[in-house]
Amino acid sequence: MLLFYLGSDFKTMKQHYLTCLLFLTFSPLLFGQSVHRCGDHLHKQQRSAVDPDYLTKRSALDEWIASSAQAQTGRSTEVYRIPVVFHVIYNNAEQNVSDEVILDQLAILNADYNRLNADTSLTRPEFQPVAASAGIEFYLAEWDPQGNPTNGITRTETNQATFINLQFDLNRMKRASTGGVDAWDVTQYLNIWVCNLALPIINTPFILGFATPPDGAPNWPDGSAAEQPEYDGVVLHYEVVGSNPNATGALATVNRGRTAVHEVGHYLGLRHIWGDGQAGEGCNVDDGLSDTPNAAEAQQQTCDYTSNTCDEGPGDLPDMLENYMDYSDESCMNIFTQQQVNAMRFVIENFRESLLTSSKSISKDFEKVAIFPNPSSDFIRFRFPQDLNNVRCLVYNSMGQLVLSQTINTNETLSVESLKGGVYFATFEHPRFRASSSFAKTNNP
Ligand SMILES: [Ca+2]
Ligand SMILES: [Ca+2]
Ligand SMILES: [Zn+2]
Repeated sequence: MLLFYLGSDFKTMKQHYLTCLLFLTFSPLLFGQSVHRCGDHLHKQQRSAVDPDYLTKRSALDEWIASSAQAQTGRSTEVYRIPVVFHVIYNNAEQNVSDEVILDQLAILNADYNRLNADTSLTRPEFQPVAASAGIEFYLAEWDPQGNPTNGITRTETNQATFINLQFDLNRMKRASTGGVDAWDVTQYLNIWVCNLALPIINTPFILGFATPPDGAPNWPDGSAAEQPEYDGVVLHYEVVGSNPNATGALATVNRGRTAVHEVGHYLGLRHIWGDGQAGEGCNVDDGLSDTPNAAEAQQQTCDYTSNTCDEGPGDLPDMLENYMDYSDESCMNIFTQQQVNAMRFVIENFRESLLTSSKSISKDFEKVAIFPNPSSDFIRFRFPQDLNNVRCLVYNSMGQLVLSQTINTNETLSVESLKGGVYFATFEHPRFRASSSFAKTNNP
């Protein structure tokens, strides 16, 4: 992150980006030692300059969580399941990462977000009490937005050798019109674009990933969320997807698939634990959470357990380089804290809840549909879990014979006048929904 401390006068993305490019171009050795971990700043400064409420917002998160703590209790133990689509965009075979790599990445996300990672024992004793499982699971989408079955991975060949360019546009991979892939409905899926984020010509990774926090999260400066709703999601450089034990050079410290863990943390509202201070701010800014010790700056791909950059008084703790929201060597990253977990769950409940509804509505399991009135002599209505059109309704009698077949929409009625008195079984089929129910037909008085 050294690149972002070169000056305090970067007011616009263009200046910032250009300075970085120039700096990198003339400092290849330094760049090689400190690859740009996360494009969080780039994205933020792409659209907003200085937010006067920046400091206030950073400390707002604690209050925000505390004030809602009681409201959360009813849902506090539910495992949140988030459907994910990976959009692999490639210009050559190497960039076209395999299904196995994607599945490996998914497994890493699920391990780290549920504290099932193999390296929890590396968390230092002073941090063990605050280490927590987020209770969040990620799964590959089973249905695409058109209702067709999918494996949750799209593959698109592009003529773009890299998506880092001099046009200062970090959303090119998110649009089909610029060589990328349009998002799947961002309210229904976590979109993760996988593409080349290397600098042109010298072909060194410029950013490893970046993500958009939810629109309206009070702990982020204005302008941090996606510029357009359809740009919401996570972008990963293809070489850091999944575990890459043989990675060398600048990628050797980011070889455990934890760039995705970090970026999804931003997507779920988390800030960097050192507080994203600009030059000179150091220990004066933090991430708004009290169980992540404040640090003056990011760890630079290291595991320096002696690092303690901020003295927080009695009970002062060392820098928590184990945290996924730092820039440590991934081999020493292994925890989210309880407050980070609370924050992410609160963000899901308040800003990304539609993802959870999505996980229900696209379930392949049969669900129950309420039929009313029941019994009925003339017509019936249905209560689906959400508004649906073109649901195929098949009605069978007690002998298993199909007696009615009709396509219905939410709130439409189905006439059962033609049926004899008795008990009937109905199935409902829709690309994103399957259900069954039974009802009784009474004869007209
Ligand atoms: Ca903190
Ligand atoms: Ca300290
Ligand atoms: Zn970051």
